[in-house]
Amino acid sequence: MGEKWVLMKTAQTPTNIAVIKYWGKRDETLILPVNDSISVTLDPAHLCTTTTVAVSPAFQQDRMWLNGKEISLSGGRYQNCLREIRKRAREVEDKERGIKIEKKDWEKLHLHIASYNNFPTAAGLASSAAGFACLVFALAKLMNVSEDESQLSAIARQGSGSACRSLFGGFVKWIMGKEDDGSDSLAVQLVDEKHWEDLFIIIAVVSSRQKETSSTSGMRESVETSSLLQHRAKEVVPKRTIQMEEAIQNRDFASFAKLACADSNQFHAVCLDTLPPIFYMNDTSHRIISYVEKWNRSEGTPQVAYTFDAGPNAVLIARDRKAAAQLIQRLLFYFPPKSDTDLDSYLLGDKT
Ligand code: 2P0
Repeated sequence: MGEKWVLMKTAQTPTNIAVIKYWGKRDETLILPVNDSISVTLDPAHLCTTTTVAVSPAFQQDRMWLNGKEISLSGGRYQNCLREIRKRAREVEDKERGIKIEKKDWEKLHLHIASYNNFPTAAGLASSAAGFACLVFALAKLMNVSEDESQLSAIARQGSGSACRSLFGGFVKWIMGKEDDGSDSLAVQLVDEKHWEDLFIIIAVVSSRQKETSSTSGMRESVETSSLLQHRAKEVVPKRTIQMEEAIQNRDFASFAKLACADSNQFHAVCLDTLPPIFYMNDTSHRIISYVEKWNRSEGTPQVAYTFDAGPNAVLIARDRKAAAQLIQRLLFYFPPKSDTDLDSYLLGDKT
C-alpha cells in the first residue's frame, strides 16, 4: 500500500418517527429496549443525514466532523459502532487506482468521517437516529461488509436505539429480542415506502429549544421509577404492536391513528409517572392534540394522527393529500407564525 491514496464512500439516511414508542432499556451498554417499537421512515428529501467516510494510510487517527465542526469519537457509542463494523470489514480492491486493503489492514487504518444534517439540528428533531444509521451504513459500504440491513441495524442500535429503525424505508419494526448479547435485537422492514403512499407527514415545530431531559437519561429515570412503564412494556405494547402491524398491512387509517395517538399519549403518561416527572410536551402541544381530536371526531373518522417524541414538536400524519392540505391551512389559522425567526408553527412537510 502506498501512502498517497484516500478511499471514500457516501451514504444518505433519513430519520424515522416512532408510532409505537421505544422508551426504556433493559441493557444500557448494548442498548436493548424493554419493548418492541414501530416507526415510519421519512422521505430522504426532507430530514436526513449525509455521511462521507474516508480511509487513508495518511490518516493518523479516527476523526469526525458533524455539520462542519469536529466532534469527539471517544464516547462508548461511537467506539462500539466502529469496533463492531471493523470486525466485519473485508478485503477491498480498487484495481484502477492500484489500491488493495486486506482484511487485516482495517485494524491499523484510520477513518475520517464527515456528517451533515439537511435540517436544523437545533430544531429539536431527532438527529441521532439518522446519524448513527448513516454512519454504520457508510462504513459498511467502505469496508465491503457483507451483513444485510437487519444485521447492520443491530450495530446502529449500539449508537442510538432509534437508529436501528432508519436502515430501512417504509414502516419498520425494532424487535426487542430475547438474547442477553443483543444479537436478536434488530430492525426488520414491515412494508416498503410504496405500500402506503397516501400518507403525508407534517412536522409542526413548536419549539426549537434544546430539551431539558435527554432521551437517554429520561428513559433511565422512567425504568427506575415508573410502574406504568412496567405495565406498558409487559401488557400494552405487545398487543398494540400486533394491532399496529395489522393496521399498516391493511392501510387501515382509523385503526392506525387510534393506536399511534394512544401510544404517544401513553409514552407521555409514563414520562409524567417518572420521578421527578418529565414534561416533554407544552401548552401548544396540548392545544394541537385537542384540536386534532376535535377535528377527527367531527369528521366521524380520523383525518390526522398525532405523535410526540421527547420534545414538544408535533408529528402529524394525515390520511391523504386532502387532509394534509386542510391540516396545514388549519394549523396556520390557529397557530399563525409570529416571525421568521420564531419557529412557532414552522412546518416541515414530508410525503412518505
Ligand atoms: C422512539 N424516542 O421510539 C422514542 C420515542 C423518543 C421518544 O427513540 O438512548 O435517541 O440513544 O437509545 O434512540 C429517542 O431515544 O435514545 C427515542 P438512545 P434515542 O423514537
